[in-house]
Amino acid sequence: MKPAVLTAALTGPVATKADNPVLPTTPEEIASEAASAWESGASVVHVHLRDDTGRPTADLKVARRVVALIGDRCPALIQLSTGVGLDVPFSERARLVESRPAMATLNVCSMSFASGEFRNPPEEVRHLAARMGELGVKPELEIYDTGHLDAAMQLYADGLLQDPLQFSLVLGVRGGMSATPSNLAYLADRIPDGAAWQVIGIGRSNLSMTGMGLAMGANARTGLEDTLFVKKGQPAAGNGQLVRRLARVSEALDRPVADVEKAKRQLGLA
Ligand code: KMH
Ligand code: ZN
Repeated sequence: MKPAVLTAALTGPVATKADNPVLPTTPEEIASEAASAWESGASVVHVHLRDDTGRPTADLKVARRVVALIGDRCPALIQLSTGVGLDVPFSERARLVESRPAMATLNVCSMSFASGEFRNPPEEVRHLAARMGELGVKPELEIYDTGHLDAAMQLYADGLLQDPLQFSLVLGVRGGMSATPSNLAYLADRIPDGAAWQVIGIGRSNLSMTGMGLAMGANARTGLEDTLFVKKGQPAAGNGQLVRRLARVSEALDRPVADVEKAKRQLGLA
């Protein structure tokens, strides 16, 4: 069976240490959680940055520091979030790719996002896609709803994205698709041939959605950005614990966990 690329979304933009004290926010804490996630089976780390006060930031200096610290601690592939946080303007978010991570997210559509608004204006998305192509930063296309896949395919048709495409199907954000098997099956059927894809399940759907994705042959993501709990009432002890659980599910489904070299090949980064 095809090896599974596991990604750890280490911290996200929303939660605070008050929600779960193990949530990493400083560059050193983020690097330490990246190392723990890699040791547990993650070949990719999805990284949001926080400033000194713990708020989401798109500061390039912080990005370069975090990327360097993670590189010192482990060989995991780094995927920077250009989603950053709901209050950060798109133009600031887009600048993060100038630090040339191996990968970065590309959010292709605007949407309601829980109680906030996630602004991804079409023209700015096109510019960012083009710039990522110039810099050789692989876009991970974030699909929160069915029309987002069509918007991504339009970018591809317009020559702004290169093969192999890489999709994340995100289920369970209020404002996007709810986390149901039929929503996952519907979108999975529409993933173009040859594309890499992973499943992200938010909150209580984290384990079930990622488990279904692995059973369908997809890659999968977990981590404190996606869920702060291992089960109802039991806070996660760290990203490593969540990744170890996902690795066990993957291996039980006869999907060996991809190491960094295998992940690079599968994601077209070699
Ligand atoms: N920042 C959130 C609104 C990404 O990482 O690119 C969405 C997000 C996506 O986290
Ligand atoms: Zn994110």
